[in-house]
Amino acid sequence: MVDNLSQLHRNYNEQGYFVIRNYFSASEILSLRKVILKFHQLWKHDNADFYQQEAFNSSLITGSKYLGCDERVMLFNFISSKKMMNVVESVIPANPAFMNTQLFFDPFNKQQDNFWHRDCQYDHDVEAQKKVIHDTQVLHLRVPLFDEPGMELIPGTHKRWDSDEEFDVRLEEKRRLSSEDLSTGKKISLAAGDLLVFSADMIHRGLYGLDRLALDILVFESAANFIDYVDDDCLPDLAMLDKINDPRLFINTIHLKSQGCFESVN
Ligand SMILES: O=C(O)CCC(=O)C(=O)O
Repeated sequence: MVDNLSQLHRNYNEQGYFVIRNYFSASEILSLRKVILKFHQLWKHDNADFYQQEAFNSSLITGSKYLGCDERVMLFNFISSKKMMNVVESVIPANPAFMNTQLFFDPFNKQQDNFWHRDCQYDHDVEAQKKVIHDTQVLHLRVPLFDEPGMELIPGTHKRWDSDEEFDVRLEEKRRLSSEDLSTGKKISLAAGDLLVFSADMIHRGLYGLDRLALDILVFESAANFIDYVDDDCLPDLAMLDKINDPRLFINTIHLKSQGCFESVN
């Protein structure tokens, strides 16, 4: 496993992603599906207009709005399981911290197109994006709950800037659209049980179809300044921490949060 993990780390460094096929057992996926489907039904009901008009994902799955204590503990234990931690620590060895979860599904409106992006483009202007892709690390761990068309990624763009074509399409310059095909894209189809790990800041887009439902877990390196992205309600409370076999991922986030409070008080 250690050799495999260092190979995965090499793949991540070079390409910005890796896939582990059949990583989760059918029973692991079955228990996850049960809890996630409950969240999804309640979320859709509560957000009916948004869902029908434009949504393609929800977030805050580990929060207290739709799931009970035991269901949240089950999710926390899955997110910080040995299988997950081995993979997370192969890419971020020092103090990885939990950020959030997102659930990706097909848009209700079948005409809605997918779109190329880097996650950092929603927070930073172009000059800052050029810097951010070299400086910080946010990982997406995608767990497809059913077989799905997967993701299209542009290998290497976690470390390099866009070509002219990639730039124009991603940012819809020169009358290009962010849903246009790019010759550098690599499609990665996924089956239930697979795990896809990719850099949030590489150029990527989701591939819609097959009524997909994929749980994405977001993790960041503690040294990077992402603590403001974490919603307190999505973290385990003290009683839950006691029921999590290896709570380090959450404890790192909780420590960063308390440092933030301390700094703002002083
Ligand atoms: O699956 C999708 O629709 C998009 C996924 C994505 O952009 C992401 O995980 O950051």
